[in-house]
This record gives sequence, C-alpha cells and structure tokens, in this order.
Amino acid sequence: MPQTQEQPVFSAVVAGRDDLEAYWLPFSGNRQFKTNPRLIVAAEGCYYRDSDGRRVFDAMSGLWCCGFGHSRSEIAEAVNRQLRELDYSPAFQFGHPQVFELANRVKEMTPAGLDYVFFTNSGSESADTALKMAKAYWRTKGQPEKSRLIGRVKGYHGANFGGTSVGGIEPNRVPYGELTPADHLPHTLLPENAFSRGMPEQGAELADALEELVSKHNASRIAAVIVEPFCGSAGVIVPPKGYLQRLRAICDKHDILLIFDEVITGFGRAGGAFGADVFGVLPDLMCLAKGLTNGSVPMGAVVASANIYQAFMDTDAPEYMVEFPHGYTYSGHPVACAAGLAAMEIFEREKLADRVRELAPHFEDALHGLRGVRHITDIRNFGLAGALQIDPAPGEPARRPFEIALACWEKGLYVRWAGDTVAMAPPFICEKHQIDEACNILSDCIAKVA
Ligand code: PXG
Ligand code: PLP
Repeated sequence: MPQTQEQPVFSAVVAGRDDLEAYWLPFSGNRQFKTNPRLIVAAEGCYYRDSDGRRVFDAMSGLWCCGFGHSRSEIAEAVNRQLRELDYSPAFQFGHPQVFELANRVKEMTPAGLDYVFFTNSGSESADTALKMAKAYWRTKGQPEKSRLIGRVKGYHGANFGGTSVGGIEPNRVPYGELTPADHLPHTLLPENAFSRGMPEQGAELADALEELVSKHNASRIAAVIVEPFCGSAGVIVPPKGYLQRLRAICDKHDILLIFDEVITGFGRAGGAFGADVFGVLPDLMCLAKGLTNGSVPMGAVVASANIYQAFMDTDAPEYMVEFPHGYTYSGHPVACAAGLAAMEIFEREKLADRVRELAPHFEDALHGLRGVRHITDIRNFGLAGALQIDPAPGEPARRPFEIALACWEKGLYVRWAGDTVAMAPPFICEKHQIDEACNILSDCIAKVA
C-alpha cells in the first residue's frame, strides 16, 4: 500500500457532517452517503484502502476503468514528466507529439477500418461526439433528413444530452422530460436465457426490431444505431448469438451507421482488445474511454472509419475552414495522452486481453457457483464482467442490491449495485483465489439480506 501511516487519514473530515455537505455526489444517494460516508484514501494493485485503514478488494476495477490495476507507477511517472514538460497545449488548430502518437496507437489497436481518432474527456462526451458525427456525416452526404438516432432499452451511453436520449435506462431519462428525439430497440434480456454462461442462445431475431423502425420512419430518416456490444451498466446483458451480426446486416441493408459504445468493453474487458474483435462485428464508429488511461486521467475517444472521416474532408470549402465544428478544450490533453500512452504500453506488454481470456472461465464458474443462493434470479457474464439479478423485495426496488453491496464493503469487498443488479468487473491482474474469495463474501452477504 502506498499509504504508510496506520492512522485513519480522513478522520477530521468524517468527524463533522458539515464537512461532507458541500459535495454533491454524482449518481449517488447523497442523503444516505452523508449519514454513512465511505471514503477511499489510497489504492494499489487490486485493493483500495479506506479512511479507517481497511483494505478492500476492488472487484469493480473502480467503475469498470482500472483493469490494469491501481496506481501504476509507469502511468504516474509519465504524467509527472508530461506535466513538467508541456502541461497544456491548445486543442484547436494546434497539436503536440503525444496526441499523434496516441492516435496512431489507438488506430493500430482498433480493428482494421477504424482509422481516425477524435479525442474527448469521458465516455459521455464520446457518445455525444459519435452521435453528432453520425448526424453531420449524412449532411455532408447531402442527406440532412437522415438524422434520427436509435438506441436500445437498458442501454447506457453516459449522462450528456445525446447519450441520455438514446440511453434506455428509464430512471436516467425520465427526470428530464423531452431531450433529443430517439427510438429504442428492445433489450435482449429474455427469461429463457436466465443463467446463460457467456452468450445466450435465444434472441438473435430481436435485432429485427430495427426493420420495424425502418418501416416506421423510413431508412432515409435514420442516421445511426448505437449499442454497447454487451451492456455494462444495466447489469452485463450479453448479446444473443448472432444478434450483433444481424444488427450489422440490417444497418448495411439500409445505409444506417452502426456505433459501438465500447466504453466498458474496450481495452480488454471482453477478453480481446475490443468487443468488436471478440464478437466479430465491425462498427462504423467506436466510443472509447475508461481503459484508455486505465482510469487514471479522464479521457475518451471516438474512432471513425475512413469513409466517415473522408466524407467530412471532401468539401469545397477552403482548407482553413473547420470541417467538423465540435471538440473540447481538453480534447487530446497532453497529460491524458501521456497517461494513455503509458496505459497502452502496459496493456500490450502485459498481454492483458489474453489474461482476461485466461481468467474468464474461472470467473464464470465462480460467479455461476452462486446459483441457488436466495434472491438471485439470473447470473450473466462475459469476459471479466458479471452481474447477478436480484429479486426485488415487494415495493422496495433496488434495496437488496444496495444492502448487499454495503455488507460486502464492510467485509472488505467492493462490488457495484445499480437497480436490481449487483455487478463485478475484477481487475485483469487479479488472481483466481481473489475471485473465489470475492464470490464467497458476496454469497454470505446475499444470504443474509432480508
Ligand atoms: N458509455 C458506456 C457504454 C458506459 O458504460 C459511458 C458511456 C459514460 O462514460 P463516462 O466516462 O462519461 O461516465 C459509460 C460509463 C456502472 C457505471 O456502474 C457505468 C459507467 C459509469 C459509471 C458507473 O455500471 N459507464
Ligand atoms: N462554456 C463556456 C462559457 C466556454 O467558454 C467553454 C469553452 O471554451 C465551454 C463551456 C466548453 O468547455 P469545454 O471545452 O471544457 O468542454
């Protein structure tokens, strides 16, 4: 552990409720948190240390983002060096060496055909960037009416306006009323597939719902479909065998762009570099974030096909004119690029996608070993991602997962609760026995919840 002192570090903060008041936590029960705060003060490898000095196994890799292990010294050193050499350089109209280096590295890693890298600062910005690119692409092609966006029920594409609109997790969208118009394909969570290991057998035909939307709107009005190769946030919903291929075929048939949101599935989690590789389906645009810097510095990216990039470049406007009026002050930030380059170096040197593939069968067995524990109505997994579906207590949705996860935290295990699911996404560098211990703790905590 990086922390040397054994004394609680944040005891002063914890002592006074007022000290916690100013901070408005994102996607959190603020009132509950502030009566029972959970403060993390250090991290190394697969473990967090909390403000009471306890070691907690990070079975979620942070929020799916630190698969290569915490507090990697290679990243820390690269960031430190970069901050001293070039702390910031204007993102618009200028470049710096690291941003080209990282773009080339990402281009080489992503499937052939995805060749142009646009940097953002998060997965949410990647989703909104890809959606804007898709809409603007059809305008460059002289088809401005081809602008409708299609997401999927239970999909998550971040918290910005576009991503919220195409997102399919109702409680995330309802508070905001009307956003950008969007349609949603049905989700692929079928009761007959409960307790499937990896990809379920049933449900490829659910992709045909896209044909119905084409009938409704006409393909000439639909710009793009955005899906996660497997859904992360909604509790690891794995595509049925053949589903993504079918979606790709329908998109091809009707000239609709296919966007893969690989914010979670990218950089190893699925047992290959990207979900596109593992599932064998090539999208037109790919959204990335999280693993790109191993969670260390905020950064995201959208990787576009040459066809899309060239469509923006094929213009009669003078060369000094902006082709795509979009970007962020911190797009391709030098410090984020340094972190990204160091993270990619670790990912490839340590062959972490192979490591995920090697651990995945063990993880699958351990997770499915929980079958039969009370309240569990489904177990789903792919690569090093898994989730338990928890039967909600009557009239109390989401209470059990919350209580289970808090009990786990008390026992030195961090898992994620969201809706009626409990998720696990362990670091790629963990050992089999750590997965077993995590599942044992989880099992005990589920058995005890009312
Ligand atoms: N797309 C996908 C597929 C994601 O999973 C985002 C976009 C947004 O990324 P940012 O970096 O803006 O948060 C995500 C993020 C969870 C959880 O517990 C999932 C995410 C973030 C936080 C928690 O499932 N996914
Ligand atoms: N709001 C204002 C007033 C700004 O000037 C800017 C950027 O210059 C933004 C928002 C966007 O900020 P960012 O580029 O960091 O996303």
